[in-house]
Amino acid sequence: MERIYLTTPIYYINAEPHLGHTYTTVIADTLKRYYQRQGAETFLLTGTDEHGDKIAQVAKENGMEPKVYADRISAIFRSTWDACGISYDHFIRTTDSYHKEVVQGILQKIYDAGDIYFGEYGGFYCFGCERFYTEKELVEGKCPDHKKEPTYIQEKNYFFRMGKYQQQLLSHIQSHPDFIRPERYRAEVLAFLREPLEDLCISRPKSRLQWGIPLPFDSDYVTYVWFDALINYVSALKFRGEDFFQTLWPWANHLIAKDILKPHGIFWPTMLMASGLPLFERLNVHGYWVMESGKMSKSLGNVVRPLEMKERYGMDAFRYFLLREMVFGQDATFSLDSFVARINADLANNLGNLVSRVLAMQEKYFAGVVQPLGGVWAKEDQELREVFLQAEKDLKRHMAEFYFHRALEAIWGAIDHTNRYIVQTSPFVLIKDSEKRGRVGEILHHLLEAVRVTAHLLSPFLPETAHEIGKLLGLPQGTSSHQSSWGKSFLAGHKVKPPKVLFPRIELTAEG
Ligand code: ME8
Repeated sequence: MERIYLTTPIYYINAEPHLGHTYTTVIADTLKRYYQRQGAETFLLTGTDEHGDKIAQVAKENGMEPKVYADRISAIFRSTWDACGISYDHFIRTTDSYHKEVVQGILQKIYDAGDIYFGEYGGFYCFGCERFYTEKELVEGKCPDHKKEPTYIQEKNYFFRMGKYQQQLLSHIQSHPDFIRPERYRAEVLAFLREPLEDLCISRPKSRLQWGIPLPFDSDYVTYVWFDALINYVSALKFRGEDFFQTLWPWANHLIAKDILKPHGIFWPTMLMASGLPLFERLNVHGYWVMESGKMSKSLGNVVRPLEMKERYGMDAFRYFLLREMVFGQDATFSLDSFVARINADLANNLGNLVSRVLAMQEKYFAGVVQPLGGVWAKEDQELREVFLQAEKDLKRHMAEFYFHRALEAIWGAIDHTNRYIVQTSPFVLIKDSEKRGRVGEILHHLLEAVRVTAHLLSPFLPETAHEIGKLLGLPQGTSSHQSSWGKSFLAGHKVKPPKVLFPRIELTAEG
């Protein structure tokens, strides 16, 4: 893999960043760091989706002009990702002028090619979803999402001949098994495509809605919000020039949750086909985070906010939980109890204790000075190194599938082995025998290598921790060195730092 272009959804600005947004953004960041470490050229895009009825309404409720409101909330998203250490390369806003130009260019192109036509349409419109529903899709006459009766609207609008591309999309999905993954979401899109695909209404009359990008061929209309939003993935690259777009676009990997599968799995590829652009490489779909206490909502007071989590427990602890707890593609439950249990067990105990024990022994027995390794390694030393080699191989395999939880399990398998190695070799017993001092030095040298490689493997997932461990080991680029250099990375006389608590145990108070 030489390149990867990762995208998160551009988030609506009618809510502030929460657990769900953070999850998608954190996995995008983890993937970027992971591929970057492999030497790939990477680009990570996130941003905000600012047009449409919903935003116009919320802005009005807050007594603000839509753009003023958009500026405010978009800035909150951006500063949140900055504070969380998300390594995005570009933050797009659909109100940015270069984006509007690209949207209008694409609309004009499709219109000129005859794939956009003007027609009359009557249908049940849900303002919450900003879309028309067919009678069949309604549940007891109500929108299945908002449980509200939709409004019947009859109006003239522009339509995109989406149905024309149904067969082409079907063949693409069938001949590219990885185009949409995991499999269950691919199957879901294929199921949609078993029914005839209707044309897509892509405009809203300005008499009803003004907050959108005007159609280039009819100024009485603005673009439907999804048609505008999806194009962000293209306009963000075009902003840096056509060459940049050409280089990265074929490597586009979209990350979304299952809620927006249809626009990404059906609208978007057919829009690309109609505009003569190549398709993205892959659509990667994850499940939903649900709260143990029910749906996350302001009224229930159970919204998990990334900055609060970071301040209380540290960003790496939050990242660890998100990545370890959810199986990519399936839903996962969030509760503070399970969060605390995981952090205490995996981070405070297994990882934190390992690093402290090793550094404490190095400090106590050798004043922090790394001791030489003998020419012949003991069986358990060889085995320790091999366990890490295997963990790296497993990690690579799991990352290719986006199985972050398994990738972390692989690292923790090696950490557990290292803790067992300490028990097995018992340097704390050997040190009492002055003739065994040389062997203790070797054991600790291997343990320092294990800690170094752990930090290296952890760096895409827990970047701050990896950096912190690198500093304790006193290696200038502690986490970037590879394990092929096991036994060669610490020069004789090198001094490591005394231990430090990386993850304090969390004790929950009554308030959490
Ligand atoms: O749909 N669990 O924006 P949005 C997991 N603007 N992920 C969640 C989640 C949850 N409970 N809640 C939100 C939009 N997400 C459009 C997108 S893209 C061209 C336009 C995450 O603010 C997840 O990534 O409603 C989901 O797909 C996205 O936020 C929806 O964000």
